[in-house]
Amino acid sequence: MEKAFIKANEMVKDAEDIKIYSHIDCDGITGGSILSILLDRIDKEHELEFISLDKMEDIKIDNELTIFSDLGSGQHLDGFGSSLSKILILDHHPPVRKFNTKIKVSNGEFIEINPFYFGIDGSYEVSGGGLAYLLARSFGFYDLSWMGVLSAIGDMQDGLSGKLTGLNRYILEDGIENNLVKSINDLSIYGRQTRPIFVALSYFGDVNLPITNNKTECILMLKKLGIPRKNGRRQRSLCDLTVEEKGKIFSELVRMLSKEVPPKYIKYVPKLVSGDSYDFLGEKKYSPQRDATEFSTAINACSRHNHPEIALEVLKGDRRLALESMEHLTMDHRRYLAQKIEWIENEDRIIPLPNIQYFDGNDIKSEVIGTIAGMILSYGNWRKPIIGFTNIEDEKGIVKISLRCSRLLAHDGIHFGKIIRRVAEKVGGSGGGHPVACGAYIPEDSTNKFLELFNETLKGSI
Ligand SMILES: [Mn+2]
Repeated sequence: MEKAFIKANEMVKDAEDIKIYSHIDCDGITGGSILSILLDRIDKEHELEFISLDKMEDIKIDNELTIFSDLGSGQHLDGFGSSLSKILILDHHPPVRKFNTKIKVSNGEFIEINPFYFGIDGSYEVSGGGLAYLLARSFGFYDLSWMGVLSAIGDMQDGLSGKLTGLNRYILEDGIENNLVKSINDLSIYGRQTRPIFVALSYFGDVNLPITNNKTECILMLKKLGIPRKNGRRQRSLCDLTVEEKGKIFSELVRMLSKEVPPKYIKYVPKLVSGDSYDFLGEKKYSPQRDATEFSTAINACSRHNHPEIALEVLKGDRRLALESMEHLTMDHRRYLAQKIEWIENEDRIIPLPNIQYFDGNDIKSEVIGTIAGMILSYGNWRKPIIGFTNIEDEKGIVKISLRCSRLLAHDGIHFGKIIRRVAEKVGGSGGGHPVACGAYIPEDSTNKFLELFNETLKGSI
């Protein structure tokens, strides 16, 4: 892999006119930003475009060098005509080509760097942005390592183990050595920098606890544990708590969870409650950019509302106008989610089947149906996965499906990404993803069949 990066480094050095296509999600946007900073620094003309996978077919290759970032490996790319452009693919998704095979129609130089070619698992050990960083690293730009960490977190590569492993760890170490990242074993509760602790606790949703969606219970819990909620007039966030205070919350959560979950799950309980978190030391305390997970949410808010360029500017260093726009988008995003969740709740739209539960998302934007499924899980039954579906704008007849579930089910060995792929294919669609967060596209008229089949498939395993 190191050799491949040396070749890629030369390819980039030799080119004067470069086009980057990067995936329009947190990982892809961060990876694209890393590449753009790299090319700025070595004085290369370049253009950067963020695209979704379904737009890959429409790409025209007419630059001297085309770089694909966080995409390209999963596509055959045979429709490009006989292009003379050199092609560099930096992707961590399972590759469709064998190692060292060129795409069929390219006449120019071709390099594809994919961790799977080197025995590295692209789902957990390195992200698309991580690969972009490794290229920047070959030019000596270690200061971009924090962005490699952000990409991995945005891609949920720490998903099951609760920490970064493999090549991600190596990238993290660059960040730590250069004083850009601090790795902290912490409570795994979202909103470490920006949410008051009692609010953050109320979003605990892997298992429904008395504190879930109940801020009053959270305040009482903190009182009982003797943990002050405020520091003077300021609400304290998780990042303000002492190690002892966090320890008390940890024990209390473990106690509550152990009462709630069936015995076979008890051994996984500590993993639900703690994990590694990453602080970006160059960012202001109490800002969403300070915490890797919160930063990735803000980037997702930009991409889901079709403004990846705002996240790009922030990632490239703009902490004024672009940051302000990002904050606005994050607020709009949050408001939109809250509205839709209230609607699902008030209308009792979650329908239970024996092994799954589902809701018809109706007019929910397809870009956020997964986010909403994840949030609404805490209003349903955590023992079953929740499936949401909605129509896709400008693609008639196709429905987007998203599934989310408690991490406990994945710890128990169920991989919903694999299951959803199989079931989607049976009804003439396609799908895939992570064990606890995945999705599919299927023909609209097969939605009921899909739900039935899915429910059938899980018989005996939930
Ligand atoms: Mn990715």
